[in-house]
Amino acid sequence: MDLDIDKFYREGFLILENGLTPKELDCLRNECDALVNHIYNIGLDILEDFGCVIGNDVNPVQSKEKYKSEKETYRRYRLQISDEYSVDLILGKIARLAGRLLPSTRNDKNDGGVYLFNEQFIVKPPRNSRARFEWHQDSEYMDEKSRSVPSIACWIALDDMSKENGTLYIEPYPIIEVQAGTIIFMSGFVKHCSFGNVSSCFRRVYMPQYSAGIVYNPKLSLDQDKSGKQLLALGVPCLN
Ligand SMILES: O=C(O)CCC(=O)C(=O)O
Ligand SMILES: [Fe+2]
Repeated sequence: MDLDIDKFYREGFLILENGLTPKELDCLRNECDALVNHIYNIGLDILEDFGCVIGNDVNPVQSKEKYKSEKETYRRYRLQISDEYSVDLILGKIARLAGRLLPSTRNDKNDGGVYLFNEQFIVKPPRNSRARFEWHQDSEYMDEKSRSVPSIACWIALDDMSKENGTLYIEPYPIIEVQAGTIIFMSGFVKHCSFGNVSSCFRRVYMPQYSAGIVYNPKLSLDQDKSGKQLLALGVPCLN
């Protein structure tokens, strides 16, 4: 796939139309809908209880922590709720695209790998003007040390995006209306926001994030990788 890497470095983001095949799009939509149904079935609310962000912790399938750092364990865990198209997409195709945009200079923060570092569905329920994200940079949510590991977000539209259903705004562009299947790659430093969804349909996005090294949690947590350090979210090596 053609990727304008220089443009990504100049602007901090890159739009790739038709990044997903119809089959891949279908798989991610089904997975998203299953998680949304699960949330409503257990009596919770997407906006009030999750702030529209559905992460791995919402997965109804129990798993050992090892899935966070071992590729095969992650794959097996994922296959319980997804089919292989989405797993291959996450650990293969998207990871390879992200890898081409991550910096190639190796140092103590960049070991030359591509790690699935986080993943979430971002779902805005219909007729909900409060389902919005204020202007921010994704790196704002990370401490200085975690931020120093190069990472990239892959914002994937699962529905056609419009002003009405709460699409993404990226500084300095006023509005980005894209078709379902489009991937927007964003550096952690690009400013973006989105408004509510006043349409009559759900607005669904899948957003995996990849890093060039493992991102550790500076605070105490139970999620430990083999070295005994704590992961911030995930650290699944993709390309080996
Ligand atoms: O999908 C959106 O509306 C934006 C979500 C976002 O920026 C985030 O989760 O960091
Ligand atoms: Fe964001």
